[in-house]
Amino acid sequence: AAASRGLLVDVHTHVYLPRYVSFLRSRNSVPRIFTRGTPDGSTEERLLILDAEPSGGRPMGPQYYERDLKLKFMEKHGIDISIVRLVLIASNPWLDFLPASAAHQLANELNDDLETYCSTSANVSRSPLKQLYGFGLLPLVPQVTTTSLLETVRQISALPHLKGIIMGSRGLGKGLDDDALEPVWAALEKAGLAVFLHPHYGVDGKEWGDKDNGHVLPLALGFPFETTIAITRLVLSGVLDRYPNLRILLAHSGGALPQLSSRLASCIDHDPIVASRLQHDARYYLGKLYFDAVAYGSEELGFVSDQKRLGSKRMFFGTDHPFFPPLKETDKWKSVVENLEAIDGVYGWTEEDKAGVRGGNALALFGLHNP
Ligand code: 5CU
Repeated sequence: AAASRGLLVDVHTHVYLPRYVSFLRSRNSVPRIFTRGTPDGSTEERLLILDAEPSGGRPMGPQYYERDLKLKFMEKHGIDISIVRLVLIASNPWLDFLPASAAHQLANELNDDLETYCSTSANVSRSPLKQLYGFGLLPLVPQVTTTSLLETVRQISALPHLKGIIMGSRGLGKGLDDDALEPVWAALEKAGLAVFLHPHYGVDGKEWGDKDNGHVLPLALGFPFETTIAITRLVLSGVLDRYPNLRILLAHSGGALPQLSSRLASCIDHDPIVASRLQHDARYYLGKLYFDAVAYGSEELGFVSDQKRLGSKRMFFGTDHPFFPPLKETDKWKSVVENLEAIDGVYGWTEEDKAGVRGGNALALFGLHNP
């Protein structure tokens, strides 16, 4: 069946490795996992990423860390290959609360753990088609040395199931336009490791208003806005001119960047200092980036792929598992079904385009073989 419909590859899926879960359980300040009582007299684990999070964070369960549950989820939704993002803090593998040496050690241990998680999955997988690959983790914290960062890039490139790295919007604490990141971009480009850019801090739920809307504003808007600013900083600093073969995959379909790229181009044109840093019009850089298809709507996916020089070849199916689980027992997860239906419904995409977004494009980007 997989051969007739093409492969389904999930490029945006999260795991909290057991070592990291234990570490978070041992902490008393955020990020941390704690246990609390429930109204029915039992207990539950909660994951708290930020101090000001609504509702005491989010429920944390085995779906975050048990590989067998990931494989069952894949089976249920017909997913043949997953690119697992190593998730340290609520989907966000940031180590920036640790001192540099501790971050280096933990990043290296977690990269080895992730390689084992992925490489041994065939032993337990019921279907030989299912495969796991991962994005590794750099010790991206203030005070880290370039030597430590480059050593970890080398570690990741030697691990066959790690196909890139995951990065957040803060870089080493000063954003993605920080000059201190130059050797990292160079090393990643040289090693052919992709960068998956994923948000973590969002925008405060109390920004521009006072009413509590739970996680809706930070997740729906704050996350994509954060990605938009982070990648724009990187573009404005000329990184994509200096490292034209660097491959950057943006979470949540690139946030607002596709919608705002012409406005960005116009603002650059009116600022000679910023304009002098770039070799191309801002919209050119949009066509150098890659976008997951975690947008939940056909119109939005069509809009992204219609942007200058983009097309569907730079877009990739993702689930965001284990986030957005169904609120009541269902066969398939609505969030996954919606993303698949969105791909299927894009006006103007051919069947070949859709198959590419569902899987073929990821095989090409990450150099994977069709099992
Ligand atoms: O949309 C997402 O990627 C996420 C995430 O990373 N973390 C989270 O808690 N919810 C949604």
